[in-house]
Amino acid sequence: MASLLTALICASEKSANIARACKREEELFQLLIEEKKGPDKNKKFVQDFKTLADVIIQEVIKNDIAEKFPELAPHIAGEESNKFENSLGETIAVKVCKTEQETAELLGKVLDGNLKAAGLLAKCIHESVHSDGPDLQKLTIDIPIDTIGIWVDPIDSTNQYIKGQLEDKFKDGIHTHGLKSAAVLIGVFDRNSGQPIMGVINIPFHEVDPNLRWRGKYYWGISYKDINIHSVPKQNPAHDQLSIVMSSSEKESIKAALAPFCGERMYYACGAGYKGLCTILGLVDAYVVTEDTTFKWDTCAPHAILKSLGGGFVNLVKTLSQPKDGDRGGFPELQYARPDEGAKQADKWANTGGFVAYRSREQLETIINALCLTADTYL
Ligand code: 2IP
Ligand code: CA
Ligand code: CA
Repeated sequence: MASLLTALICASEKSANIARACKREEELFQLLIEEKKGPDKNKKFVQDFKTLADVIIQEVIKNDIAEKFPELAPHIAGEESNKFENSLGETIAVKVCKTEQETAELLGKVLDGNLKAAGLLAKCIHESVHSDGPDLQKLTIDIPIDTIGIWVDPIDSTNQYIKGQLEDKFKDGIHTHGLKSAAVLIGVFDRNSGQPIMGVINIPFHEVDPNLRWRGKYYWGISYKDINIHSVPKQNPAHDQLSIVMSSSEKESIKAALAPFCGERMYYACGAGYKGLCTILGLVDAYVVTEDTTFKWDTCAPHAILKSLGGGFVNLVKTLSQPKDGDRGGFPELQYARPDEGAKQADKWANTGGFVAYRSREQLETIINALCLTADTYL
């Protein structure tokens, strides 16, 4: 399975290159945004932007993985549709063509004849990317390729990607907003069990190098049968007090229920993938969501990595609906192969019922017990 992980890492690195290239050319970037309409629109934002970068990146990830694993092609899905409308009202299916020239021509149509921009993007798309990461050849896990599916979020935290800058102010290593919360998320799941098994999170805007150019960073994890391996750096011993990260838009009743346990260690940040990463890195103990605003492509990659560290993502409403007395038994982990029961057609792949991403079972129980007291406000 080293070859699949290498393919995911390389695809995420190329995606990060494209994300950085689009952001570098401010003028060009303005050309690339188009308002999301109709059923594609995330209900959370009044204005949600589908960027051409988003669509291109998803197609690049699909193309590059399918080139190495053709049988996976029908099982790679993501947030974006590849249809893009230019200012002439023409709908164009964005795809990676055989040659750089052909891709540039196709993108030129989407970009209303802006051949310079199209050429720049095509160059990034056709560049070959190598991973100089850990010695992946030592990975000898055998995961049958015909049992897996892949969820892709080409750019998570799009709003911050579009508007965000480098945020100098942050508390305890957590950035509330800004470019650092943008992430490329690629998660692999088992099509039979629905469980996440492999994930890559790539942060394209991790730091600025001495030449004032953005440099990224990626993390990966595999949790398959009894094998759990990851690239997450060793963490400091746990803090005494529980810490939680949430969206600032989380309900006041939830914030109030958890505040007594966290005190100063309650954090707010943008980006579902970024908040998952804060939990993976041990910057917080947990990430809590009570709304139906995240999707399978937001959580599959962070879930796989957190699982490889001994944690997980449990469905909040299902957990709270279990009998309160005695042993709660197994907590219902999020699954990725089927739409959640109760999800509306338009939000078919939403994580309906919210979730808690946790590092340890003990901390998860503390959070669930605290939320039980306010459960009537959202059950
Ligand atoms: C969004 C993005 C948002 C998040 C929302 C996701 O995905 O991660 O930041 O909201 O749930 O669906 P919040 O930041 O309040 O947690 P995208 O940017 O891909 O639309
Ligand atoms: Ca997302
Ligand atoms: Ca996205």
